[in-house]
Formats: sequence, structure tokens, C-alpha cells
Amino acid sequence: MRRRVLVTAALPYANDDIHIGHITSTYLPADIYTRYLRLRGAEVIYVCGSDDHGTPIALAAKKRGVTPYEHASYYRERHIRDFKRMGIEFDIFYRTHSPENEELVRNFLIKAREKGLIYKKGTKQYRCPNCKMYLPDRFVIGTCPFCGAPNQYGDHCEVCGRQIPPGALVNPRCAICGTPAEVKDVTHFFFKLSALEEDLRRRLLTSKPHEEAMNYVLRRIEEGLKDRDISRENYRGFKMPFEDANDLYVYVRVDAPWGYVAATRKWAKEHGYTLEYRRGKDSPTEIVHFIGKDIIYHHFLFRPAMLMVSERFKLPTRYAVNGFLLLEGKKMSKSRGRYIKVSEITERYDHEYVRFYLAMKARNRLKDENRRRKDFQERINSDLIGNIGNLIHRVNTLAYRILDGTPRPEEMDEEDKEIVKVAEELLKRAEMKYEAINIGGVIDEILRAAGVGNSYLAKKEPRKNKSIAPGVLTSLLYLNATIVTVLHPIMPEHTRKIRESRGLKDFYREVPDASKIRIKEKPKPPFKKISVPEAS
Ligand code: B3M
Ligand code: ZN
Repeated sequence: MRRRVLVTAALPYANDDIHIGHITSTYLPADIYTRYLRLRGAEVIYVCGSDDHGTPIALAAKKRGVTPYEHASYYRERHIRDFKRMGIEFDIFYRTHSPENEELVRNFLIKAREKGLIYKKGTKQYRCPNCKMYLPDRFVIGTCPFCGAPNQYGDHCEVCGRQIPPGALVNPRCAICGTPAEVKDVTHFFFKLSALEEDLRRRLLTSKPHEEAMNYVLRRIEEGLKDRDISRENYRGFKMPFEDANDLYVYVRVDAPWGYVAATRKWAKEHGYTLEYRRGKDSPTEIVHFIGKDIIYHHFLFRPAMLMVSERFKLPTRYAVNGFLLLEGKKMSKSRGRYIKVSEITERYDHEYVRFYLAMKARNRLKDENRRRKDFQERINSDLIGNIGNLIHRVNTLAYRILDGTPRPEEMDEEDKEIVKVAEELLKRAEMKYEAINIGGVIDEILRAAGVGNSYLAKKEPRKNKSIAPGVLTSLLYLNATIVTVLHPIMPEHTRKIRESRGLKDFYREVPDASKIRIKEKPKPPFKKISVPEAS
């Protein structure tokens, strides 16, 4: 049966622009992995959409004098524009504020309550008498009751690391207007996550969805999973679907994860499939989630728990999780103006050079990757152009001049055939790295193989030694054909042009046998050096 894969990427919060950190950790590796799977003949779709609910959007909309839906739509359109700028192509980019999502959330909540996994409980909620609104954790600040650290958020102290119980913050005040916040006794709905602890542990230990992240999650389970408050007052989200809901709304962390299923449902409807075809419990589809390491908890615990309760949908098969992209060793921060917008970098440089550079940092590991100033220029000019581009152009030019653009496999000697083996080895190793979703590792393999090719070309000097030229150049044409194929998911446009210039159409099937290559026109260099202004 043809391999069937559903690739999803974390739904970007529709309240601000995408920056290159998001692209590196999540959206670009997912796009590259999707293109790789397609190249291997898999039946794959790449699904995403905007995360439309929650207080930050409601507040920002109020400030702009628009509705939350208009505000979220504005940023959703900018996300779509920026993804396009990076050559990132989804099969559907939907949204959580949608009828499909509302129905999925409703069904989950009703079923969970029927199973006794949702209950009502008294709790405390901060309220601002001036803004006349209840304040979610990120919108109330005060002193940590445990360590006395000032300016901590309502739920968690960043200094001592402890969870702060609702209402326990000392001198709480509204983060919007500074007014001292009231602590109100309210009754909320709680999801009994603690009851699913064993099932979640067993799933992790049996399916091993991500070695490194798993250890972190298993530690959280050891600490004991707390039941989660899943309701909010006067909120931007779906209404709680219960008679006794007293006007409560569904917390965004509940509806957002259903957004993946809602987008898949929408796609399925538009393409004549059932939702079960790709998401059903018994579907053979591999489901791969791409996320940043900041949302491991939601994706490894909270979301699978909800899917288990629904009993209708398949759980994710595996995850690709990346650390953060640091600038000069520091985490990107919007509030501190330390980040690079997609629009900025793609206005200045070829977006596929940016793809190549950022892909080097996407290694499916939690360790943060750093971008030093000038790093981009050095990597592009020395690795992409000085190594890969140089080999492709020199071999194409010599093959065009000496072999009339036509390889002569019959003239390869034993040494030349070793280069063909390097090509075959590259294909195998690159596939392994792609399957491990270690995109940076794929580029390492390409650079290693291209280095071997350049040294062979320098050693054999086919321009001077005409007698051995056909065999040497033919073997290097084979190596280049493989390099260009392996590079294709990362730089689709440039590699397509290179292959067309050699008379080749299809990518995968012809790689081991590049004898069909015909270089009919004087080759042009495949890439151009870049110069980066001093500042960046
Ligand atoms: N929107 C990531 C964030 O913006 C969150 C991901 C949802 S994926 C279901 O915090
Ligand atoms: Zn206030």
C-alpha cells in the first residue's frame, strides 16, 4: 500500500507576524519533509491554520478598534503571505474559529463529561475592576507567594519555577492598566487529566514518538498530572456546550489542538475524502506533528489525552521538535525587538538561500541553534556556492565543452565508479536523515559528498587530461544528479532549473542512472554570491 502521511505544523497564533525562529523550528522543516515524502512517492498532505482565540487577540483587537475575528483574519493573511515568501506550501491553511472546529470541540467536551472526565469545581480568578474583565494568567502580575520574586505572572514563577495556585499571587495587578486586581470565587469546568496518566505514560513508552522530548514529558508525568481548568469568563472562544455552563467559554488550549483535525476535515470535504481516511483511529496514515519545544506539554500530554477520550481519532505517530533559533546567543524576543521578520530577510535575499541556511539549523533536537551575525553570508558563500554550486557548475561546464554535454558511462574506470558509489551512499544517508527529520543532517551529507567531488575534480584535472575526462566527468555528473535530487526538497526552484538545464525531468527515478543527462546550452552558475550589509 502506498505510504500515507499527514504532516501538521503548530497553528500560529493570529496576533503577530511570523519570524524566522518559527520558520526554522516548525514550518520550514515540515515543508521540506512533505516535499521529501512526495519525492519518494508517498501520499502526503501538509495541514495548518491560524489559532484564532484567546485573550491576547481580544485585547489587541480592542486596541485596534476591530472585532477579534477581523484581527485574527488580518494576521492570518499576513502569515499566509509570509509562508508564501518562504516557499512554504500547505495543502490547507485553515483556522480554529471555524464551524468544523466548534463541532469537534463540542463533541469532545460532551463525551468527556459523559465519561466523568469533566467536572465543576470552585476556583479563584483575577478580575480587573477598571478593565471590567477577568484576567487570564498572562494578564495579571504580582509577587510570587513562594520566593517573593516581583512581577511574576498569575500561574507560574519564572524565578523559582513553581506553579502558582489560582488567586495566590501577592499584590496582583492588572497587566493592562496596572489597577490592583480583585480575586473572585468562580466555578469552572476542569478536565481530569490526572485520570489519563497511565494511558499517557503507556502510549509514550510504547510508541516512543520522540526520544528526547519524551524524557521531559515522562518527568512531568512523574510529578503527577494536574487536572486542567478548561473554562474562561467573557472570553474570545467557543461557548461551553453545557446547560449549566453559566456563560462560560472554552479555554483556547482546548480548542486549538482540535484545529488540526478541523483543517483535515475541511481538506477532506474539499477533496472527496472522509475524515477517517486520514485521521480515523484505524487509518494507516502516519501523523507527524511539527512543533517548537515550548509546546511539548500541550502536544505530548494534553492533546493526546483529548484524542484518547474522543476514541474516534488516531493519535500522532511521531513528532519533530526543534529548539529555538537564537540571535547572537539570545532568544528572539518581540518585546525586546530582537527578532528577524520573514518579510525583512526575504526582501533582501533569495528565499531559497534563506531556506538552505535555516534548514541547516533544523535538526529535530531540543538544543537551541545560534545565528551569529555574518553566519548567513559565510554559510551561503562557502557551503552553498563555494562547495555545492562550484562542483555543479565546473562539472557542467567541462561536460558541455569536452563531452558535448553527454555522459559516457562506458568510459568510467574503477576510480570513477567509486564516485558513483559516493552518489549512491549519499542517497542512502540522506534518506536516513530525512526519515529522522534531521534536515540539517541532510545538508551535512550533501556538503560531505560535494567535498569529495571537488577533491576528485582537482586531483584528476580532466581539462588537462583529456583521455580520462569522459570517465571522470561522467561519474561527477552522476554525483551532481544525486546532490541536486537530495537538495530538491530544500531548494525546489533552483534544483528544478538545474535539472531542466540537463534535460532531466523526473527527480527520483533517474538518479542512479544519470546517463540521460544532455547539457544542450552553455551552463550558467546555479547560485550567486551574496554580500550582507555590515549591520546584519
Ligand atoms: N498557537 C503556539 C503559540 O502561539 C500555539 C500552537 C497551537 S497548535 C495547536 O503559542
Ligand atoms: Zn486593568
